[in-house]
Amino acid sequence: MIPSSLLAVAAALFLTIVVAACNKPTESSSAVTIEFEVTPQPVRVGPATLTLRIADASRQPVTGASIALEGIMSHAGMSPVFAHAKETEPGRYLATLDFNMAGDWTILTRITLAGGQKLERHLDVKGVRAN
Ligand SMILES: [Cu+2]
Repeated sequence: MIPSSLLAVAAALFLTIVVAACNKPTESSSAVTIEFEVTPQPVRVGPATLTLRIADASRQPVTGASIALEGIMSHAGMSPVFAHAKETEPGRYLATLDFNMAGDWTILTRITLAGGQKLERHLDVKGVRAN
């Protein structure tokens, strides 16, 4: 039997770790805003263009970022689709992602800024239509 006081300490430690882990990626990058757009609309099964606009706290374009995209669906047995975004003008990044099934998608967006900071966003693309 584990003393309940020990459990409480363990729980407190765990909570501290979780909070620290959650705060870490955002502290240096919380000022970064990401605008996200999918075209054409409505989104249908097949390749679509994703446009991301990244700006800093003073609304200046964030250039030189590396952006990896992973499109997933929530159900089992579905392979993710991947893309890498290219910067087409300062702070504007384009990628082509192949939505190969109708339904709700989430785009895991992993951004590495020129300074090395990493941030991650989950972008929802709901209701991709069947062709
Ligand atoms: Cu699917």
